[in-house]
Amino acid sequence: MSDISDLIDFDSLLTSEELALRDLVRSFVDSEIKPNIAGWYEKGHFPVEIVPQLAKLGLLGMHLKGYGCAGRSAVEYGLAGAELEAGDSGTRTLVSVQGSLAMSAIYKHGSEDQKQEWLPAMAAGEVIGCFGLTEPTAGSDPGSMTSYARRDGSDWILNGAKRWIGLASVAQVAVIWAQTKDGVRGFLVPTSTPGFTATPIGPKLSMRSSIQCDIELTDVRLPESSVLPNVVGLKGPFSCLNEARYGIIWGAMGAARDSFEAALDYSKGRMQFDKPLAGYQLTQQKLVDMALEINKGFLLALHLGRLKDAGRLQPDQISVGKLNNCREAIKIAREARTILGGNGITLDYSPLRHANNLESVRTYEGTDEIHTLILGQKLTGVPAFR
Ligand code: TGC
Repeated sequence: MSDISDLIDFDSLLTSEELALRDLVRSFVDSEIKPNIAGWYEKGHFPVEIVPQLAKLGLLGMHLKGYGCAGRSAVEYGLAGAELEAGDSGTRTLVSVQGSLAMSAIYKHGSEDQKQEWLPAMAAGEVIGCFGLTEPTAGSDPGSMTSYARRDGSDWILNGAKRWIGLASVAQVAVIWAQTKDGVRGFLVPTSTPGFTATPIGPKLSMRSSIQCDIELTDVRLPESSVLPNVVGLKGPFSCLNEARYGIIWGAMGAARDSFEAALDYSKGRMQFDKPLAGYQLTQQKLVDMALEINKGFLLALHLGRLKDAGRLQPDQISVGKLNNCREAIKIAREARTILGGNGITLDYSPLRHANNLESVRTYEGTDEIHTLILGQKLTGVPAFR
């Protein structure tokens, strides 16, 4: 939350360490992201050059303990995610793909040797990771994936295709999930391995300052040591999606807050019919409705974060946050744009950029529809997926 949008003294719910971390990330976003994001977005530039700074701030794999990671709490991770996404969803996505997905997969399911090999370098930003689950014909239903790994002596041979994989073309290691004769397994694939190619998808109308790729896997030969040994089945990737979905709960509210603040600020200075837009009741109604949802969204995020830190957060509770906060954030970003009038369609103002980004955010890591059905199953006891 920020002083401008906080109607409920939200900050009094945070510790001094949490506030300090939030302020540190906010100041980084104010100095390094906000002045540059319009240009990056216009050019479709993914700012890989900020990775060392994100590492120096301790933001890569920040919720993991040991292996050079910062060992921060879930609430601190969430607060950082909100600040990063107040800059741009692409920046939070970078940290999320690296920490919540690629590093979490190794941390949760990897061998000690795999953790030692990859995690310190990834926390330091020397190695970028990606996470390949979705396929061209398997999005909401990853169980229908067709990528397949077969044995050849003690090696594995991996074939298949992945789509919408963040960071893949700049990554040095890919966590690839594939069917095997025993069920879905995870593989650590150095992206220099012959047969691995990653091609950015574009042009895009959303997340233009981020990279999502098609991956082709053609007879990729991997040693036995590349398989994640500690999990078989979809619970492997789903356990990582839980981490990324949790971060989105906070991140979406960061984008909403920044949109609201842009609209509030503009409304105070923009004169029409001899008074500022902020003086019109219709504008105040919009601003108040936005602020209420932002305050409620942050409270929900904090509650879920406290549950996570207590080890009690359940996957369906993550769906409550992901569904609600993405849905409200996109409404807020669009409503904020209306206050900006025609000027709101330029890159001089953040709301439409945030709204376009949030189209991706509401879609990845489980669409609105998937999270609705997860909660429908929770309420009724009846799965409606198939
Ligand atoms: P289902 O039979 O229900 O479950 C299979 C196994 O997984 C377990 N499980 C979970 N474990 C941990 N956390 C969760 N949230 C879990 N959900 C399920 C489950 O207990 C079971 O374990 P076991 O031991 O019995 O085998 O599987 P299902 O496929 O029928 O589940 C249905 C559904 C809809 C919930 C699931 O398919 C789903 O969540 N679909 C959405 C997938 C999604 O979010 N995809 C986005 C991926 S993003 C991406 O690939 C790109 S990364 C982002 C980037 O790079 O930018």
